[in-house]
Amino acid sequence: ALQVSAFAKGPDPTDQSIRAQKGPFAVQQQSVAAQSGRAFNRGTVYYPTDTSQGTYGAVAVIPGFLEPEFTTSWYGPTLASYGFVVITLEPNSITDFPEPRSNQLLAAVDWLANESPVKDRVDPNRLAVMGHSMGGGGTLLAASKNPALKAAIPLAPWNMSSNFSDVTVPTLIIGADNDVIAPTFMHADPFYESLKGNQNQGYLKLKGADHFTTNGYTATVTKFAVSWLKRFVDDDTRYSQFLCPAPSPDASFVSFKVGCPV
Ligand code: 9J3
Repeated sequence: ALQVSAFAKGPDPTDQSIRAQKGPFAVQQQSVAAQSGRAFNRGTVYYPTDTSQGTYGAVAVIPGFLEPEFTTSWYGPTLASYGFVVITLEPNSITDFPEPRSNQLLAAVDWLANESPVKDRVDPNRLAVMGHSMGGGGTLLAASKNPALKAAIPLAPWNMSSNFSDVTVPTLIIGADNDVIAPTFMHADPFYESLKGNQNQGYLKLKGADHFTTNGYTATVTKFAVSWLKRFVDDDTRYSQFLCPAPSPDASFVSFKVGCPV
């Protein structure tokens, strides 16, 4: 088949295949202990075992206020199984606000690419960040601080300031229609309004979903998150079909907005 990108990996995707909790790559995991002098706390690395297809993009994931690592750990094995090296993080403090979480995300992807035991599997030029709630605010702040990131995915994001108009990193906000902790009208909606003038920004609003829906596997979150990471971290345009034209709402989401083409 025609190779769309030097980084494209895995079989041609279908709308069904990218909803699965496990993608085509076998995955191993390794605990990462806290180390003094390091800007982030402990975590877990999940990585594809296959070393025959070149390097992978890398993703760091951080949870929200009062949430330990395990609350968002499902992203590790799932995203790694689609072909990414992933670190899920325990925040330095569970009471950290978004700003320190942004620094932990940036330090973690830098460590994955340059110092980690899996650094040889990671392309240092293809890094991405994700996070839940205050970790989603941290995700947006990290994208603002480091425009060289290839993708950002804030999950039910919460932040004091709503102006992210300086973010040029391709960012997919995932909000929840019944979120009373980070209500979309105060957080995800204005965040997207501030982003959408820039290229390659998206906003998925889940249906019948609360603040914690993105903390567990769902087919819809998997489909959109995998598509976003594949498209922008791997430059794999085989996934553009799942983003543009913007899919119509179904039982699982009330809206998906994106600046096409992507
Ligand atoms: O990270 C989060 O879940 C944010 C929730 C929240 O409302 O924090 C207010 C202190």
